[in-house]
Amino acid sequence: MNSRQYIALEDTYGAHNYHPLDVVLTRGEGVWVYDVDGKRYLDCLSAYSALNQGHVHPVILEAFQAQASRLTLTSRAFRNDQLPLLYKELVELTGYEMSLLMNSGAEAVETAIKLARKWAYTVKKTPRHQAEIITAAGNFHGRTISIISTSTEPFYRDDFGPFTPGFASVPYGDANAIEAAINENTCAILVEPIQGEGGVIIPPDGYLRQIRAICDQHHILFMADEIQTGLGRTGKMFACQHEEVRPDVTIIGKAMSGGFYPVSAVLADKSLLGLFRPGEHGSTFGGNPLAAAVARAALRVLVEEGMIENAVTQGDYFMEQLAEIPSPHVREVRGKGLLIGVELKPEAGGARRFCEAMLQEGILAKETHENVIRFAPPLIIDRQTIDWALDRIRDVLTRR
Ligand code: IF1
Repeated sequence: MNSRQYIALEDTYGAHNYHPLDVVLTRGEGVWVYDVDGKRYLDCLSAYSALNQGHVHPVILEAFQAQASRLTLTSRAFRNDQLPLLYKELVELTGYEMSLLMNSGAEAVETAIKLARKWAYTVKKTPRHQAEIITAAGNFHGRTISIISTSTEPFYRDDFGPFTPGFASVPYGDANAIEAAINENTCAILVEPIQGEGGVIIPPDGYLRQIRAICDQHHILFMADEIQTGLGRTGKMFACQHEEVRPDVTIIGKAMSGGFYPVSAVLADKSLLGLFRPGEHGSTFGGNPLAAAVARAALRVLVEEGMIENAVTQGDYFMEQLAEIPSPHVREVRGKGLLIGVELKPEAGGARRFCEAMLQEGILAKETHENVIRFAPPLIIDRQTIDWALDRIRDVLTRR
């Protein structure tokens, strides 16, 4: 079958909850992917940062295959010999005393919400079912009903109410607005250190530090959604580390498995994660041995192969070169590490047409929020490949 036939099948029999670029991929290796017609592309999306380690990383593949042939799932009715090792390695890697394993990012966010409420009722003594969590406008934390209840994006929520109560919304990047929104039932603040889907929105310097101070002062939990920004993407293990801030709860997912498998986690100290009692929370697949083995390998290569440092070096270079492109369409280039957004002027006609043009040139990138092209290649990308991409990006941004 060729691309056209695959696309026709998908559009006929699959729900239309996506509008993908019309490229049908069949193979990936490192920063490169190949379509069914044999054409090669540079992946500048990395599955929204799930592929920080690149496609089919050989070390993760080996761990995956070895574990898949041994034991894949026990359920948490029984213990397995991989999860304890992952727990221990997460402590060493992240500095949090405990973790709770889930599968998708949305599930980990839901878990954090439950944890904050549990803490409110058992520790802070908030009247039962009155707890409130402050979230930011423009956020993206996932697609469940409770999570979209925090969304300010009409498209994500308008046809899907009624919504879950217990959330307040404040503008992103404004710490004073958070302080003003706090009331006696506020138990937590949930934010992304950089808003990815929001259009690679970087808050003002000091924002995360201010949140930390506000949370300490008002006895409120700081919960960071690092599902997209964490695990090296922005040039630090966690984006909050750019401001030397340690949230009470950090939520990770995506690159935790290097793209092999859905694995997510909530990281926190024992004073918080120790609050869950047997039966209060769980998941059939969460913490299964295959997920744990894959995550162990994915986290190991991220650190041992210097991917986080590479995100700094290559990210700085990529961003600086993008900013120098003399394009009439570009309004701003911004980012941290290898999470880069190129915001186009409103009159440029939207980012989608540029992404389609780049596709023709062999570069996969995805628009976000109409006018932003996001560049987020795997963290293993080298300078030569960035130069290759820049030649093509320059062409697309200046000739059209
Ligand atoms: C899709 C967006 C990115 C996330 C943050 C939680 C989650 C995500 C900060 C939920 C997930 C994904 C979802 C994916 C596309 C992608 C996305 F465009 F939709 F917003 F990355 F920017 N927190 N983001 O970015 O994690 O449950 O999906 O594992 O197609 O919806 P999940």
